[in-house]
Amino acid sequence: MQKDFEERYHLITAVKDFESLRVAFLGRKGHVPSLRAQIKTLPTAEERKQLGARATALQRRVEDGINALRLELEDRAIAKTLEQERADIDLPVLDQHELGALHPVSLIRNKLEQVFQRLSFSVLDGPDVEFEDYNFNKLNIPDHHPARDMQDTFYLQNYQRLLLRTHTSNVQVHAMEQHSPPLRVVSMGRCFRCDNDLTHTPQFHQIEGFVVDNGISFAHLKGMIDVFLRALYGKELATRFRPSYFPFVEPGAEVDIACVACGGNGCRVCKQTGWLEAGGCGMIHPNVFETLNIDSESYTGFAFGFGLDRLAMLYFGVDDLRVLFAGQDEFLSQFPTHLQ
Ligand code: 2U9
Repeated sequence: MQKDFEERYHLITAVKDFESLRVAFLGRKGHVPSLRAQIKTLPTAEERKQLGARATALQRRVEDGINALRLELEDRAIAKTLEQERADIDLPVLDQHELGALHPVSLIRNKLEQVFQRLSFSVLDGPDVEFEDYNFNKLNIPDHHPARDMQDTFYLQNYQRLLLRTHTSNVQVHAMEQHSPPLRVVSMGRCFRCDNDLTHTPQFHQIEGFVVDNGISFAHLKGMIDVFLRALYGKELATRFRPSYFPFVEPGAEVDIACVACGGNGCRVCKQTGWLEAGGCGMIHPNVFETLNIDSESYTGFAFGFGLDRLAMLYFGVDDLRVLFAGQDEFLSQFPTHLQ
């Protein structure tokens, strides 16, 4: 009987065949009920017990077998439907030109975002339209400071306290007001100054960052500047720090890099000096800490600012700032979609 079931079981290829098999074994006139009907005809209790056990085992085998095969056939039916209805959602591979290109400043911005995130900095954003307080006052730039002169700053008409930010320092100020040390923050974005000549455009891009913690020194600043500039220009890059004044840091320094065109020997690009100005930095001024309610007895910090357009020009060897803003396809289409 069991052998009969096994043979018929392996012949099943469709769910509809189950019913005839189930009726043949489990139906009112099926094998299992007929086995059970014979039990009462047997003379001894032992024989009746054995036949009952065989009937139960056969019933369980048939029920388990039918259920297992039903599930398998349903899975096969689903797999067949999936194969038939398969939709290839992959886009065709685009060649380099079709992939488009990113703007050189965006390429540098994305690369530096990755570098600073790996240095456990938070990358924060902030408004282009900013209150005078956050662009100047809270940065130790008093009212009479020349940076406030109308020829440098775009003030919003009829809103004398609102302006287009002249640096991304406003993001750092908001961050210091909203969070407590230790802090590691960089911000990147558009800035605006009322300049327009061969080396200045009314809109430009900047990266600024700061670290505030216990025991931060100028040595930490120099080390971090080297790390991020060498991530862009190679680990052999030489840097130079020249004392300079900024209202929001003390001491302050301009940061030069060895000329990317001649390696420092002197050429037309670096005007025979071997060095190129890249940005600025310094130890955050105590007045800024005081304004932002950070205890300058417990904490020290450094800050830095670099022009992203400048860094992009040095990286890609672009010698005219204006082409970065001209939007010409023949210039922009030369660039990749990301930097290694
Ligand atoms: C806070 C405190 C200190 C940011 C700094 C510079 C030096 C700097 C210029 C480089 C080229 C602007 O893009 S640029 O024209 N910036 O030289 N920036 S230190 O110092 C800060 C910022 C925020 C609260």
